[in-house]
Amino acid sequence: TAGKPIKCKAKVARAAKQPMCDEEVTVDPPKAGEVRVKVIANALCHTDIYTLDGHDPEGLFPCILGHEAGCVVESVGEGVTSVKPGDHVIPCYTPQCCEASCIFCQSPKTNLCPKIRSTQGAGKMPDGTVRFHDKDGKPIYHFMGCSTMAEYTVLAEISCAKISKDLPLEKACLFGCGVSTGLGAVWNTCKVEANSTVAVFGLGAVGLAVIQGAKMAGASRIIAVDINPNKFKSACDLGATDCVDSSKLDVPVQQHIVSMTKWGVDYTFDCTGIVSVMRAALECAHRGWGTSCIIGVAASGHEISTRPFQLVTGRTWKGTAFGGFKSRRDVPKLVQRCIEGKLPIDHFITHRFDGVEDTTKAVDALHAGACLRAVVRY
Ligand code: NAD
Ligand code: AHE
Ligand code: ZN
Repeated sequence: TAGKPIKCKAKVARAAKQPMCDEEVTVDPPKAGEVRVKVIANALCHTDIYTLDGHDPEGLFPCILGHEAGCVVESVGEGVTSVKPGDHVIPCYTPQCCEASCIFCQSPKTNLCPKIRSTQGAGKMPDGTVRFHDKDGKPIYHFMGCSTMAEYTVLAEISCAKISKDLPLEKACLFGCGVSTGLGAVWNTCKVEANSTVAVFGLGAVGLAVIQGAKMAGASRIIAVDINPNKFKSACDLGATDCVDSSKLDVPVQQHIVSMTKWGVDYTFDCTGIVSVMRAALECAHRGWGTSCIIGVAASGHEISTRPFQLVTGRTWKGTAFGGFKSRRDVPKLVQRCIEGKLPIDHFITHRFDGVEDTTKAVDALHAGACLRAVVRY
């Protein structure tokens, strides 16, 4: 198949707020610096649904969504040296070019390599063209540099994290987004210390990974907040010490958490994408030193606000993309820790499906609220 277009099945998002369509698409061979991969397993992240539902200001249609996946390299374009056919890779929407001239890759302070960000946001490959076409030959946009809701996709080489073959791709796919993001928000972005207190808003895979990461970091108290009480059991299993159903309170949730703790908690995390929740998370951070980290992705046009007094009195507001992990360097290490039994992740997989068509069932499961991650084998 190398060097030739491949025809395969894909879910095509034709328009916002419309169900995705099952289509046969053509996936062109990888150009220089690109890698064509066979997608083995795709896990659904809330961000895919956010874009499908029309909330993403960068959303382009028609496109192929999906950015949390495990893949095998099918062929490589000219000049590609870091992966070869048969290698297992995790597509990474935060790439890592590693170039000496990239001040972001060279800095230990960030993972936000900007090398291909503008074309990625425009739904194109780095050369400004697309590799996907529909049966009429019309172009289909890429998404987040990944587009993993297809049997084959094309990635930039700098977006490929090469991982061990010892972890099945049905599990390893989780390190492509939500689980890594939650763990990294705790370990890298906030550097939560032992004996810290933590509050987590939103107990999807991202929020539960925050709890798992906080427990591993030695947090002494972990307050789990959601409006769906079905999420509390998993939260407690992973280390939450208190659960709060914020829909049942007669005072604002920030006031409730401050009253539980006297001065608030050392670290808070928004894992909902709701701007009023982001405000609550900031405002229950500890007077004098509390840090609140925004992980959730807010809908187009939504903005955060608070009284500046909240910052004057010592709180810090920050955010994270992919948990601050430098993708190609760090994803293989996370996979290795999982293989060694030091980082269990099986509890995130609540649903399993087979075939590209059934990606829709994963969407329904995440919408229904009983799902953490639905992994679809392609
Ligand atoms: P999810 O839909 O599985 O989980 C969201 C949770 O929030 C659900 O349990 C829901 O019941 C809960 N929730 C809804 N309203 C709430 C409220 N008012 N108060 C408290 N909880 C509430 O989503 P996910 O896949 O875990 O993703 C979480 C968020 O993180 C999304 O916004 C997603 O787009 C974003 N995200 C960001 C990054 C990043 O790099 N920054 C990475 C992955 C995901
Ligand atoms: N397109 C949106 C922004 C979406 C966003 O913030 N994405 C996160 C990853 S979410 C993964 O599930 C991210 O990494 N952002 C950094 C970046 O460069 O996109 C918008 O608002 O335009
Ligand atoms: Zn995601």
